[in-house]
Amino acid sequence: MNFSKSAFFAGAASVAVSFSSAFAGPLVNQLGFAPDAEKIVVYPGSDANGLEVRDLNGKTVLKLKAPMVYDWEYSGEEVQTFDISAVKKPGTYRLFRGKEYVGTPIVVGKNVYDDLVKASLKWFYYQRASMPLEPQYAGKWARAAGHKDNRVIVYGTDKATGGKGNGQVIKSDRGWYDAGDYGKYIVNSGITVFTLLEIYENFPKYADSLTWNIPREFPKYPELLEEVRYNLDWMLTMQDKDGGVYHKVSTLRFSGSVLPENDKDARYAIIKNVTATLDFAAVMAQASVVYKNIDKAYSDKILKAAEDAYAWAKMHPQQFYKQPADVQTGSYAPGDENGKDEFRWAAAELYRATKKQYYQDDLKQNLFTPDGAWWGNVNMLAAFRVALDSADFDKELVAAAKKTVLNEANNLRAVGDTSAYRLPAFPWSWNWGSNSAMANNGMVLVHAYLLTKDKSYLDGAQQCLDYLLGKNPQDMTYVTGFGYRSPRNPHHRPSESDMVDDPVPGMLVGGPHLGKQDINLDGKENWKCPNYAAADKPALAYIDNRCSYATNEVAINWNAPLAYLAAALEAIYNK
Ligand code: 9MR
Repeated sequence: MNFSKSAFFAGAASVAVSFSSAFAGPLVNQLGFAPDAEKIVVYPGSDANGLEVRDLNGKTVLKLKAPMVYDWEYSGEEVQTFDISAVKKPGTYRLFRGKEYVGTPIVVGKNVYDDLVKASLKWFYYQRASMPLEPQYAGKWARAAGHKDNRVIVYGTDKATGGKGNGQVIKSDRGWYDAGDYGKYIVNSGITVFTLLEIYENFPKYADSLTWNIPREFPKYPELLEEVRYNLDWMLTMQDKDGGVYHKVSTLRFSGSVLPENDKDARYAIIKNVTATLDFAAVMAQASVVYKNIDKAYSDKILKAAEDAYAWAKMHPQQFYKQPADVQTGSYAPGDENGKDEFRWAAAELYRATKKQYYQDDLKQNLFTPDGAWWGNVNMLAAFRVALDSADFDKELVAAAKKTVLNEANNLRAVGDTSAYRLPAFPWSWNWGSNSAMANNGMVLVHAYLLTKDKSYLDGAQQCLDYLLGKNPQDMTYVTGFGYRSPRNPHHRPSESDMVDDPVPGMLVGGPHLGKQDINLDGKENWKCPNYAAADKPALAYIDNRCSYATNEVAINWNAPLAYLAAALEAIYNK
């Protein structure tokens, strides 16, 4: 079955005359806009009628002529794109095409993303291992503790820890489950923690003002730092005495669709390696700066952990993670047999935290490259750090970092400002976790705005958030519990097995792409999905079904940039 938008709405074209698309309704950010934000409405089809925006008293506040028709290569649609940014007065508006009401009320106002920011951050609490989620915090998603992780078996490669089951056991409790599965992975925790701390670093006043009802273990911390500490504490348990850091804690195979408390298989701390160790070093160094003023002892402790990790990585630069044959959980490794970006990022964070010339010298040997941020390439995170903390670094490094961020942001704007859907996406954005690529692109644009105060970068960031919240061919928000249509069946074991109808709220699903890893292509694997990617258009290749771990799973490294992007727009527009 094809779950693309046109299949959903075939035959429902009772609205304006449309020549090329079965569905002719406006595609727009379903949560609304800040008064000064750019506001784009995408309309599939090619219709001679213009668009009218009316307030709830029926008064027309804006009238636009029908614009040119553009093709969007990623969905194969013809669309018309309307800019209604001139509507700035707070209120609720309705859209009319050829005098006909076409649905999708649009809210303009302050704080339209506030609930989304809180829910996307609260989701990290729902992902906590080793503790029960109590009803006073978790409501109907309350559940028992899963994975105490107080007896995790070391699965190593060196003499001391060779192979699995040699008897060495560690405690590796706390932390967040990575995604729809119950693994805890250092590489992915790295970029996630960075992104969440970046909210705090870039928008401290806004971050300090946020609360979302989680248990308080460290009442003097802001809630964001309380939540992040829960994962930092787990990460610390993953460091071996020699400074090296294990890749992940997981079972050997993925569990079935059960609640955390019912996944009883043995858990392993699997293989120290250079990328995990450097990602650990980078975020511990970053966190040591962020936590310094509120908890000096903790800050000192994690900075030492960061330095020990970096020293280990320098001694083992070629020790990459290789997934053992008997391990089937996430590998977070293929495509990343290159530690340069991790070295760059760790050296940048460690220099800022310690001011030891040694780290800056390393960074100078290994300059920035212009790559978008994701778990397999953290170069951009190093560039963010050096560009924004310019007082700490040598001038030529700062210039190179700024150039890296701004070049990438300019590439994104060039595409975003001219594409039919007003989305800064490249062909390579359409991969597993495509929605996070859009969110991470938004993060680059926000950083470019912070560096230049040029509002067009903020408009580019808005384009990314709009896509995730409804300005897409599926006419849905990709965030559970938000908007008038959102994923109902995410690949998320707790939501699948908790007997609660609504999925846990605030989760960004991975999004469309043509990888087809979860499709039953040869008709043999009947636990896999029907062919939802028949159209061969990446933006349509999505299914809201729990079978789809490739398009409908959730993950911490996808929620974090969503939270960052929504928080950035809130903090900037409402300051
Ligand atoms: O986000 C990861 C994506 O980039 C990879 O292509 C994919 C396959 O290796 O794995 C994704 O990460 C998954 C991880 O391996 C295990 N937990 C769930 C993650 C999200 O699907």
